[in-house]
Amino acid sequence: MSPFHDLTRRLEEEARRLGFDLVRVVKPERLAEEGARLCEWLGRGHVGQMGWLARTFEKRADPSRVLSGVRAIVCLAVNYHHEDLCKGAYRVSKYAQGEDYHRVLSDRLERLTGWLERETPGERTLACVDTGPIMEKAWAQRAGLGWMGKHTILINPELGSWVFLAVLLTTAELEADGEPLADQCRTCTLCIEACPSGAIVEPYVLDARKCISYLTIEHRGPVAPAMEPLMDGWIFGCDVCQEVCPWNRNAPTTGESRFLEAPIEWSDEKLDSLTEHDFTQIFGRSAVRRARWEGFQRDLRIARALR
Ligand code: B12
Ligand code: SF4
Ligand code: SF4
Repeated sequence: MSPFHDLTRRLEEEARRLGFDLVRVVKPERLAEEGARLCEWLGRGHVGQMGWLARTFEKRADPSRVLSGVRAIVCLAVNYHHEDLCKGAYRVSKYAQGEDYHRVLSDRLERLTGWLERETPGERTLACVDTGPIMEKAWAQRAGLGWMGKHTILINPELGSWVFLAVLLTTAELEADGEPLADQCRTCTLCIEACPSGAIVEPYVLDARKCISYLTIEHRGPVAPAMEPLMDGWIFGCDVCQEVCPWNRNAPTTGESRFLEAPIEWSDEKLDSLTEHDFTQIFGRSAVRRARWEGFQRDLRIARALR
């Protein structure tokens, strides 16, 4: 048993107490294979307008460029699965129907970071959720929180894929207790067949430019006319590949009530009468503000035309 076993066990207990459903520690190193795949993905243009992914490539491939002296990576996941709060023809992905997960997870991460800093004076700890230059799925996969499905989302055998990921990078020494899990997609191709816009161009490879999630959240400017009819009513994000995945059939419901606190009644009437002022007021604490008013309006218009 390593001398860091006790600290690691207590850290993981604290993480669970704070509401993280999954937690495991891995040793940091350069992500040789995953970095090479990211490089190829960028080279094929699948990244679309997300230039920030390419600009931070070196950091994404090497966590020591994000936190010098990093000695452990704590991989975390939180279940957000819940019944659809969207009632009408406009569709919003589950992850964005309640309060913004960045806020919910950041609150928990801040407390976990504080705990670790108190336990390891002099060491440095950095928390990331989504926006940091870290390949969260690659680390979570290495830690055994799940495997990467063919739709390119991490699947946990008990929770399914409705989980948010986060990491702590720390210079403190911890015991690595994560082990990768076997890929359990096997011969299934349901997500690839169900994707309305053909965005999963090969198993495990997503062309973001064709992905409705990208088009509704990240893409700025008009959507290519050929893509518009394929957007299937989605106005923010898309859940189709997760909805059809057999590993999500028995997904348990989240224990976090903030994911169920809708900022607006998700009905067609409410969305049809939204003004720019309402958008700013209503989505201040919601992930939806990422689309900006221009993007949201564009997505409503496309979905309305398909109704
Ligand atoms: C950019 C980004 C997007 C982009 C690109 C998505 C993507 N698949 O990469 C867009 C805007 C499309 C997007 C959409 C969504 N996203 Co997003 N996104 C990110 C972000 C910021 C970076 C991901 C990244 O590095 N992508 C670049 C590509 C190259 O990376 P990759 O998928 O890991 O690539 C691997 C595979 O291609 C694989 N591979 C390639 N070939 C082969 C071959 C074999 C045989 C194998 C095994 C593997 C393999 O190797 C690559 C390297 O490991 C992360 C947060 C983070 N910091 O990590 C969140 C993140 C991945 N997103 C998340 C979510 C929830 C979503 C959505 C579900 C939201 C929604 N409902 O609309 C969708 C899902 C769409 C989909 N099918 O993936 C979660 C996923 C949680 C989970 N359980 O995995 C994350 C982790 C955010 C978080 N903190 O929780 N997202
Ligand atoms: S999120 Fe939607 S568009 Fe993107 S890969 Fe999944 S099903 Fe296809
Ligand atoms: S639908 Fe099938 S292939 Fe796609 S991620 Fe789920 S198990 Fe894997």
